[in-house]
Amino acid sequence: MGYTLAQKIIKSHLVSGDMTPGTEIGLKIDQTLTQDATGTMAYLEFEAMGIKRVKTEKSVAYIDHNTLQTGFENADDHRYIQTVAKKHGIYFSRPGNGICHQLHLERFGRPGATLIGSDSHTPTAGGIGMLAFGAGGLDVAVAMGGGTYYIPMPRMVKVTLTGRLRPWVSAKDIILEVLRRLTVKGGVGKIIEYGGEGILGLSVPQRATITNMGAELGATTSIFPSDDVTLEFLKAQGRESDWIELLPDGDAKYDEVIEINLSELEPLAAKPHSPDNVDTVKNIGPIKINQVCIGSCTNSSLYDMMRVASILRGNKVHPDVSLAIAPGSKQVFTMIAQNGALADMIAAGARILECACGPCIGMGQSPCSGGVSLRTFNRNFEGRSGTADAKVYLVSPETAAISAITGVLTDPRTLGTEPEIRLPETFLINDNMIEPPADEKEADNIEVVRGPNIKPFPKTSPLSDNIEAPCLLKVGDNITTDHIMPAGAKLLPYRSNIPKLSDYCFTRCDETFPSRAKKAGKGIIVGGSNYGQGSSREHAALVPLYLGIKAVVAKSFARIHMANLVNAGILPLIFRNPDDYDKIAQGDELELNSVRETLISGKDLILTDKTNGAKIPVYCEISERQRKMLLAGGLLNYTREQNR
Ligand code: MIC
Ligand code: SF4
Repeated sequence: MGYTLAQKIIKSHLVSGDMTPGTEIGLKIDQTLTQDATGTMAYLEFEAMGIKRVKTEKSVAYIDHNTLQTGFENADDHRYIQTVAKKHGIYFSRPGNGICHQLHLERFGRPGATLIGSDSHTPTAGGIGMLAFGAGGLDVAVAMGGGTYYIPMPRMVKVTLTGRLRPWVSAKDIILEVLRRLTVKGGVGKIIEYGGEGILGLSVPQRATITNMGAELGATTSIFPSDDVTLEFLKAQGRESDWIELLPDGDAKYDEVIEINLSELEPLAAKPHSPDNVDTVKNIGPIKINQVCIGSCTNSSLYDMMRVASILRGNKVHPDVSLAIAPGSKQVFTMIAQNGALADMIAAGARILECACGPCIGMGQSPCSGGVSLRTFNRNFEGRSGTADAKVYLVSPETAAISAITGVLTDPRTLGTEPEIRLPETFLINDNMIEPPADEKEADNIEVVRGPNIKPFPKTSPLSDNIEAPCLLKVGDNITTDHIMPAGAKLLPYRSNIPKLSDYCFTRCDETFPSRAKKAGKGIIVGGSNYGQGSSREHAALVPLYLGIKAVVAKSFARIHMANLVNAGILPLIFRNPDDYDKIAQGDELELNSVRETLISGKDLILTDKTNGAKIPVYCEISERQRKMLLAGGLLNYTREQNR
C-alpha cells in the first residue's frame, strides 16, 4: 500500500511508534521557530536544560508579536531573545523583518523537512510541502536540544480541489469553505492534505493561506505537495537547491476524502465570533463597517498586497472606515515600495503599519465600541481585537479592500474585470535583518541579557495521590486559549512574568476568577468540548498551574493545549460520559482518590462530587511517556528525573 504525502515525511523522520492512528509517534525535528510572545519562555526552558548549542539543522527566533513598546518590557524581551539566540546557535530575525510564518516560508522552510514552532500557525509552511506543527514552548526547547517531538499519529484527510477559482474569489475563500464544512473541531487528530488539479492554479502564498488556517480546523497540520509551483517559488527566493519533488503515492489511502469544486466557490466571510461561522458575502449583505485590517500570517504576501493595491488605486477609503495595512515581511514591504503599490495604498488613505502581527493579536488598532471590523486574519474570537464588544468578520484581501472603499461589506465581484497580477520571477532578497548566531568559540563570551520583567516559571511537584479541590470555574464548549490567558497590547509584555499574568487568567469568562483562585489556593476547571482551541501559548497552562489548578475535566481537548497541560503537570481529564458534565456545578467540592495508582493501571479515575454525591468516571487520553511525565509533575521534572 502506498503512502500519503504526510505519511512519507513521517516515515522518514520516525524515531518511535509504528504509525497506527491514535498511538503516539516520535519524530525527528529538522527546524524550529519561535516568536517573541512564546519565545522568552521557550528559551528560558532551553537554558534550564543546560544544552550549549541547538542540535537542529536550523532554528530561528522571530520578533513579530510584541512590537508595540509602551514600556521597557517588550524591548527587554527582544534583547534577551537576541542574546540567547546568538549564544546558542539560533538565527535571530529582528523586529521589523516581518511575521514569522511569512518569513519562514520565504527564507528557511524546505519541502520534505519537519518543523515545529511555538505558534499554532506554524503549519503555514505546509504550503511548500513541509511537515510543520504548532507546539508549546517546552516542546520546542526539547526539539532545539535534539530531542524527539511526540504527537498522536494523525488520521489522513484528502481535500481534492477541482476546477479553477473564478475572478475575485481567492485562497481565503477556499479555506473558509473548508471551515464551513468541517468546523473548528473538524480537523482534530487529522492531517489535511490538498491535491487535485485545482492546486496547480494556486501559488505557494495562496497555498500557505490555506495551510495557515488549518490551525482553525484544529488539524494537527495541513500540507500541499511540492511540485513545479513550489519550485518556481523557491527559485524566485534564490533557494532552488532546497527543492525536492514530493507527491503522495497513487495508491495512498485516506481516512476521509472531501471534494471542493473551486469553480463553484464565491466570496465568503466568517462572522463573529468563530472562524467556522461562515456565510457568503452576498448573504450577509451590505452591513456598515468601521474598520478594515489587511495583513497577518494568513494574507500578507506580495500577491495579496498587489491585489489590494490594484483595488485601492485611484480610489478613496470611505470616511467612516479606518483601513490599516501591514505587509507580511520586509521583502514584501520593499517590493511594494519599489513598484508603486505602496503609494497607491497611501494615496487612497490607508494607514500603513510595520510588518508584524499588529492588530491580529490586539497589538494596537482595536476597533471602536461595538465596531464592525473586516480582517484578512485567521481568528475572530470575541474580545481578541482588544475591544470587548467589537464584531470581527474574516474575509479575503479582495473583499476587505473593496469594502474599505464602499464603507459596507461588499462582494468584490461587483468590481468587474479582474486585473491580472504578474509576480516577478525573482524576489528581492536582502537578509540583513537576520542575524546569524555566533560560532562556537565566540559563543562562550556572549552574555545573555535579562530584563527585570523576566520572572522564573512556576515550579511543579510530583502528582499527588489524592486531590481535593473546588470546581473553581465551569465553562462551555470551544473555550479558546484567548479566554484562558488573554493576549493584547496590555498583557503581551508580561509573557515572561507569570505572577503578573495570573491576575488576568480567565477574566474573559469571569472577572472574579483570579481572586477566587488565589483565595482557594487550588482548584479544578470544568469545560465542554474542544477545550483550549486556538493558540499554542503554554501560558494557558503555566498560569493556571501557578494559580493551583490541579486538573481540567472536559468533554474533549484541543491537541496542543492538552500537550501543554501535561507538560505543566496538570491532569487533562475527559468525561467518560459527556452528559456527566451537567452533574457538576461551579463551587462544588470535588475529589479524586488513588490518582497515581489508577493512572498507572490505565483504569478510569472516579471524580467524586462531594457536594451532591455524584461519582463521575473520567480518563486521560495520554501515552505511556505522558503518564510518566504527569506522575513526575510535568516535562521539566520528568527530563530531570531521566537525566539523573
Ligand atoms: C495567536 O495567533 O494567537 C498567537 C499569538 O500567534 C499564538 C501564540 C501566542 O499566544 O503567543 C498562537 O497562535 O500560537
Ligand atoms: Fe501573528 Fe496573528 Fe499570525 Fe498569530 S495569527 S502569528 S498573532 S499574525
